[in-house]
Amino acid sequence: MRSPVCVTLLVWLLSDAAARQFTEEEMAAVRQRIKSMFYHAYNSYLDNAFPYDELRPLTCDGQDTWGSFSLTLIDALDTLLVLGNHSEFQRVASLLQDTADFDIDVNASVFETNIRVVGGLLSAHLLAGRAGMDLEPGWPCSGPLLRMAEDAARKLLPAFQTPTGMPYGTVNLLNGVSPTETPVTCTAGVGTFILEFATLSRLTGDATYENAARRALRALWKTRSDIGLVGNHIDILSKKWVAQDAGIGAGVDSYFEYLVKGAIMLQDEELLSMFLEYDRAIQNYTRFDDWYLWVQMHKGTVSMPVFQSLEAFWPGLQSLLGNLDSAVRTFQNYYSVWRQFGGLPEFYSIPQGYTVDKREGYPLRPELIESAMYLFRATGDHTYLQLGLDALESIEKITRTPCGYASVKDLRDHQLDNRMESFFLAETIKYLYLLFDPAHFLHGGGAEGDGSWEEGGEEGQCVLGAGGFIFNTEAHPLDPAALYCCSRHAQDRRELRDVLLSLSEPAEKSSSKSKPPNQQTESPPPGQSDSIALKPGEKKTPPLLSCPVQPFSARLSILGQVFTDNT
Ligand code: DMJ
Repeated sequence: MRSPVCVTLLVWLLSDAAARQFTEEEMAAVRQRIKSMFYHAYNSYLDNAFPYDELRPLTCDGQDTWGSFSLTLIDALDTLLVLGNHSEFQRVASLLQDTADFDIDVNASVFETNIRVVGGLLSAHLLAGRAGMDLEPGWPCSGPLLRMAEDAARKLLPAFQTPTGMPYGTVNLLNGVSPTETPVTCTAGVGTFILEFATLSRLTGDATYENAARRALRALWKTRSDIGLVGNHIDILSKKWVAQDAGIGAGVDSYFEYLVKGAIMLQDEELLSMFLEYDRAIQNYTRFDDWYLWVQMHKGTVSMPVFQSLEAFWPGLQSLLGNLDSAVRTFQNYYSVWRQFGGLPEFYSIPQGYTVDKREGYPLRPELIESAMYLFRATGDHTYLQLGLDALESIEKITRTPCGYASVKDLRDHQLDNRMESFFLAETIKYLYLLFDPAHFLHGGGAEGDGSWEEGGEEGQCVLGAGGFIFNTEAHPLDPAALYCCSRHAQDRRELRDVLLSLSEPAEKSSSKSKPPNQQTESPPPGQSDSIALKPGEKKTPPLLSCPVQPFSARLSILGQVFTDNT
């Protein structure tokens, strides 16, 4: 067992290491190295694995894993733009429009398809203007990549057609949910849809997606225990908790992430208050010395004194909420584990200070680097750059193969696994690059991003990117301004339609426009009406969009605060 004195000394030494300052030239040189890493992996995928989902970096071939989507290409698309490669972004976006097909007889994970495929396509759609793609009239409220994202999401909807509204974990993209499908879904698999689904709804005007995500969130909320915690797996039909471990890691993580980011992106107090109530219970029952343990969801007793690498997103999330002190201390704990092994093992026993049996791997996950990016943005402390450089060096040294980068099977002896998950290019490399590029437009508020591509502003049109960007859990950036502008677009069209109807209809008819009770559907989100998305081949000229220049206090989240009112 590691002594507390050693831990304290190590943490102190690590804080002291923050003294090293990186110059702009050094950061630029690191950015170049990150680009080379990206192209080594990306070209290896294209040369050896495409059109399969993933590259197998030891055997230099490909395999389908989460579907049959050419997943790595979809997941990596927006990273191309982040690295400034507009021509390849355009080529791949066009290629995917010609080749992607979601009408396939494949059993796909509802969660993974949403965060990687729907999220990746939405993000590419929203960034298409910056990438210099030809935009159809009506963009960003319509466009081919948006239609593809909607096609993929539509295939997931049957999973949500349950008595509780909580989705099944798997759906067949062609045939819907199998009659033999298990009703047991992990918590994150129920609560990780609001970012993508609300984006789809607000861009297209079709409320179905956001309503489905909200219904699932509200149902899940009602199942929390008397002490305010949720477990790990739930039976979505009976609402019984099947796995009762409560924590912030595997199976749960992105549920909490989406409550916070959904609150920021949609300016939604309901989501924020849900998170804040959970957070009180999490701090009360699971936090010990700035580590977060697993506890029994009804009793609060410790069930697993373990840190999981997936939990390393938490300091970044805390920084979005302004809880910087706590975020920094937790990050230091996690960074000490990275230094011990040159990567984060999937599970780390806190009392033993060592890896857990059969969970010694590091599958190239992004979470610690993601938190470093948020914390560097919030504090300017170069300790986080040092972590970034350490991560880069370890990944290069331990995981690089002639044909890409390989997951680490065991961090104790650096044995490798024949797998490079698509999140390596979607998230790990992207967050690493953004960490070393503090002026990047995706950080929001920078002068550079604001100048390069926008739709006016002088006369009150849309100013895209004005509110900063929210990353989905697969690091796909979403633009809250686009959601707002398209919602306004839909609202303008509805108002215009109402005016025209009131002019053309006899008085008594126009006063009863509401649907008869048996046709009432769940009310659409604010600013939504009938679909305004273009059907393939249809062309429309949009009205001028009217959005304030900086409508979102989301930009304040960059400074570590979330505001739910207009202060
Ligand atoms: C990614 O697919 C997402 O970040 C998800 O939320 C968790 N797992 C991987 C990365 O570790």
